[in-house]
Amino acid sequence: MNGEVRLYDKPECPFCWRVRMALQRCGVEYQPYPYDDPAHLQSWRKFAPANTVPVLMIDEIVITESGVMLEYLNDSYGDLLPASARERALARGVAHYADTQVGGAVRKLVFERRQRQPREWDQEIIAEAMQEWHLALPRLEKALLESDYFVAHAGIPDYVLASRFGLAMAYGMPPPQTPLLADWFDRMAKRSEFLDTSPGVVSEALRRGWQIFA
Ligand SMILES: N[C@@H](CCC(=O)N[C@@H](CS)C(=O)NCC(=O)O)C(=O)O
Repeated sequence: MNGEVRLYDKPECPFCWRVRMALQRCGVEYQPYPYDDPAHLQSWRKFAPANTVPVLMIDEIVITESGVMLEYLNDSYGDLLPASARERALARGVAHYADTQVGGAVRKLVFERRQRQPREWDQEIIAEAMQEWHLALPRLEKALLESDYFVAHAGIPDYVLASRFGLAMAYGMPPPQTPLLADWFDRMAKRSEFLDTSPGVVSEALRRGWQIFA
């Protein structure tokens, strides 16, 4: 690896968090650059075409999409995706579904609860988010029938979904009614790459047994 690895980062961004988990898993040492730190704002703007985080500078390239970062880490260090084309397609499908279907529901809840005071929360939006969450999970449950993780020893779909689940639990989404997924999240939430890279809101919720909004 050449030079400093730099991650323009925002702790609570699920796209950044999954990349932090994968970097740690791959043993890549990196320098976090909080994107809104006045010292970094200008250089971040220069590298981020759509003004988004994460931005990863590694091996003298700049990557501005989290999905591409995860693929790069897999291509460079291995182990984040299965070996066969068939299994890789299935794993990527899980990651995509986790981000769109589950992620959409979580985003709705997080935005409502993070941006407003509790007395101003729109309960209809919250109920809708919770319903979408429960509808999205059974399809993922089936993928766990034969293994503990979506990719052996955890990989790209596990990090994508864990970043959504962690925030979901921290913002008071009801626990999954799908037992294999519930066990999967218990396992993920004990892994060092999850614990060491969690945003503050997730670490705090985990410390309180996810009882923040109960
Ligand atoms: N497709 C992008 C999405 C990144 C994204 O939407 N990041 C959000 C934060 S979660 C962002 O930077 N929004 C602009 C902002 O927060 O100022 C990726 O996967 O890297």
